[in-house]
Amino acid sequence: MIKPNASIVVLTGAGMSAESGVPTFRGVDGLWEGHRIEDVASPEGFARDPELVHRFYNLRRAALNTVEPNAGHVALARLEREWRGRFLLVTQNVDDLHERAGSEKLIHMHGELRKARCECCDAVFAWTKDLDSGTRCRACGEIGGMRPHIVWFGEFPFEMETIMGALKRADLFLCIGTSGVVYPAAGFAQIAAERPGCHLIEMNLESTAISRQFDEHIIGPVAVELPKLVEQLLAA
Ligand code: BV8
Repeated sequence: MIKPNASIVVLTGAGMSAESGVPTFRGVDGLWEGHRIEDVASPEGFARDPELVHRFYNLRRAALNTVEPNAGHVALARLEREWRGRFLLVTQNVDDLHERAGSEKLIHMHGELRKARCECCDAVFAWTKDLDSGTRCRACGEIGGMRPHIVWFGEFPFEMETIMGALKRADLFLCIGTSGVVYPAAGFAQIAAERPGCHLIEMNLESTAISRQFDEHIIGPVAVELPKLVEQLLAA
């Protein structure tokens, strides 16, 4: 039902990386070391206790060295390579598993664990080690301004204009492994649905807060279901 030259937009959430061993947010019922994630992943939380927030991200950044892309990440990279129409992958995830699987047309709307930013000069660096309040900026030399290059609650997600443009042109919107709780990502299905003929598919283990906005639901684990869906799309 999808034309071979159709325009595809994919949105992924934490469920995309769950089978790689990266814990989801709901999986930890939104808590980390007893803190609400919204409190740790926020400018207020960083101002209140920068070392606690640095520890939260240092642990997750270090954990990236122990995980690998799963068959779902590999399937999306294959779809991008072999699809003849427009393709854009937007991820809410801050891990680098999509890139490591070969995805290139990729937007990290909530930032990246393996990048750091200086709040004094706005320089952004690739970053794999720990960060703390004593880290000096390699560009401006200031100390105390380095932070994870992550979009916290209350901050503006990255590349929203590009994302909105792609959603308005999409013929297929594929939403994978997200609970549809966090905005503006949770509102993307509604925008895609405004385009006549756009087909919306949700892939998840269960129904979500936004399931009713989709035409089709694929219930099952991403690493099993996504390679099957990509095979069908490419065989059409
Ligand atoms: C903004 C980086 C202004 C940090 C993240 C009141 C009402 C509505 C909205 C708000 C409100 N109060 C405040 C807001 C706005 C707020 C928001 O939405 N809050 C929520 C809590 C209500 N949003 C913001 O602040 C955003 N900025 O609004 O700016 C603006 C407004 C309009 C336009 C532009 C700007 C910024 C939000 C970004 C926060 N940063 N990440 C970090 O990672 O540390 S959010 C973070 O949490 C993730 O990035 C992700 O977005 C979210 C978690 O969601 P999921 O990815 O869906 O993960 P979750 O665990 O919830 O679900 C996993 C799903 O996978 C489940 O459904 C599960 O069933 C499924 N699954 C699991 N395993 C598998 C699987 N599926 C398939 N296979 C499997 N194996």
